[in-house]
Amino acid sequence: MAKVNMVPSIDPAACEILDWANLAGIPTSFSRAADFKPCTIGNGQSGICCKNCYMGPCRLTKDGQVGICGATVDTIAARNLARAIAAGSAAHSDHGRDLAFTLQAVALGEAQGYEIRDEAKLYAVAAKHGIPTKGRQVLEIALDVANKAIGEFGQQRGQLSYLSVAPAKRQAIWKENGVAPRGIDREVVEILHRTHMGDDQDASHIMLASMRTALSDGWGGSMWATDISDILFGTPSPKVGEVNLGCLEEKQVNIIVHGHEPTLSEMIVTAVQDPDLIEYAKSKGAEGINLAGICCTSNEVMMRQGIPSAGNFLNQELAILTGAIEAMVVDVQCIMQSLTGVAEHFHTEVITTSPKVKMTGATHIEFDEHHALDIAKGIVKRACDNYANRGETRIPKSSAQAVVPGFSHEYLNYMLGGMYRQSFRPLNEAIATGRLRGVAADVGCNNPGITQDKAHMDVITELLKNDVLVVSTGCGALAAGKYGYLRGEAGLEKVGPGLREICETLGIPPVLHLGSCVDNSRILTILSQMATEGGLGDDISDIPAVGLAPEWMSEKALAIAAYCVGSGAYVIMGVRNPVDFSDGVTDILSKEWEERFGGKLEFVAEADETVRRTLEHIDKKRAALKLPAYDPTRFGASGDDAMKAFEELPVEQQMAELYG
Ligand code: SF4
Ligand code: MSK
Repeated sequence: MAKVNMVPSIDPAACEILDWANLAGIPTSFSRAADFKPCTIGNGQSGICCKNCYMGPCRLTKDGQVGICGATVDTIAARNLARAIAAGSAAHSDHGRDLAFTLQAVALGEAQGYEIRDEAKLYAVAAKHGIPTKGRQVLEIALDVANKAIGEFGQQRGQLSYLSVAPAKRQAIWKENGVAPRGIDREVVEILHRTHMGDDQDASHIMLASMRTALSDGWGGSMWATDISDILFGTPSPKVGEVNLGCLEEKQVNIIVHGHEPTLSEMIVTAVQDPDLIEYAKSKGAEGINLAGICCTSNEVMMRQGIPSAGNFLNQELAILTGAIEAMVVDVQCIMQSLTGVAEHFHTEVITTSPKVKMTGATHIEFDEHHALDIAKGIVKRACDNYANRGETRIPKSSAQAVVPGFSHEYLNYMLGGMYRQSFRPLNEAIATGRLRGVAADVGCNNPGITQDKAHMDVITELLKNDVLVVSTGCGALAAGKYGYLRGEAGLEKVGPGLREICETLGIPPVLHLGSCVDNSRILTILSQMATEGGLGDDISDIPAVGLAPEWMSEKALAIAAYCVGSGAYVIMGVRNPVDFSDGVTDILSKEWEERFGGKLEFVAEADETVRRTLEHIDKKRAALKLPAYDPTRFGASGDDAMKAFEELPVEQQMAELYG
């Protein structure tokens, strides 16, 4: 096993655990990434590969070369990327479908332990889809909403209902370019058809179809997932939480929920609070039960219930390596197959729960929403039984960072306008006056090919200094939490003067946690409202805003990037360009898509260049809106710092400043 050469992480807690793993000879994704030379074919460094039929695989290593069937570099690159976008869209959307089925079961009184926790959200979602609410029972409305959602997956014609939430100009652009999605499943299936051997061969045409598929994710599957999660489990509002491996407890039964869907994890949240189960844990020698999350399941339960997070994607193996985990309960997506191998060195039981995901070496306890609470209690009891098997532990306790997650679109409306005048106007005005230079979304994964969290932090730190408000989801948000950026007052001395004033006035952290990967749909809703609020143009593409995924690794990240571009945003992804070998497709994603949609997708590996392009784009959009050029010297005279300086003046000078 190779030693990790590159600095594996900027997180000292991760490095400490990895040093121990190296000494103990336990391989991890970090050590494998150091061992592996990633296959360079297909990511642009030494060629591109097609294996869409069994005449091949065809590896093309020079421009002008074609596959056995005659497929060009551009065709192959477009087909590969389109398939990745379809897989990402399928993953998000299938998550949304499962939530729709849970809502349907709740409405029919068949889902044990679940309820409608946010009736106001149910009414709002029903209104968006033209479902009548007046004089009807809550569960009747819920059933109609669930059936509407389920229907949109299999819909064959027309267009998805959520598209009508977008600004009118955006809807016209989708229509003009023929990318308004018809039905979620239909768009995914059509990409698989079009990219089969002997079908669509025009790179631009393939990428346009993949845009329609991505939009069916953002404005379909993901938006349904977010809204139904809010209806069932509550719309997030700021909570106090904790992030990083230090949230694990030495003397308690530690259970980790990992993956994406909140359905089972919410029931485990209920189960761990059951007094009988707490007593049961005590009877096994523990002081109690500690539940924590990893990845996006963690975002889901942290922003609604304040459940601590043991960290982001690359922390999953590290959590088991602490030796302190009794059960790691996984559902779908971003679950490394290596978990069971790492767990073999410890007492940790890895438990798969989704009918879609089984892992060799894991215990499978299948989740069924009709008996969810019983299943959750059974899992918690198993974890308690396993406590006695725990050996030596190494929890990096000091790594736990306090965080304030849960800034949903609804909460932002309330925060900016109050209960009776909910609005985004103060945000738009802050941008229009130049107090805020613009907005950036830092989203997406970790990737062991680069130092964990470094690109997220380099980009976020520089943007905050430049008065760019950062919103964040997924593993990017958990990274921000580890380094203090999700805490109210944290790090405000490091942010620009205008942004600091805003953070102090509103009492918000400099980075706003918006949720999990599917909750990037919240960003679409926010941008739509900013565009229609006035003062920043009339379409999403007018807003001085940029989307960033500096450490991405998953196909879902590509789907998110594509639907954000189709919605009018400039998106920069880090790591490497998966279509680098094809100048044609690289140009389609940037130049052609910018002409069609006003947004573009670029791949930039260096954080400083990402920041430079982000600021350049924000300033270009400001200029197009005829807003004052960004000037950091104009703001910063108010706020807590100014007040403290004033209070330190002699009383006579205070009086003179106040009354002349
Ligand atoms: Fe080769 Fe064409 Fe088959 Fe792809 S579809 S593997 S390029 S023959
Ligand atoms: S979990 S998709 S590693 S953000 Fe949503 Fe994190 Fe990326 Fe998975």
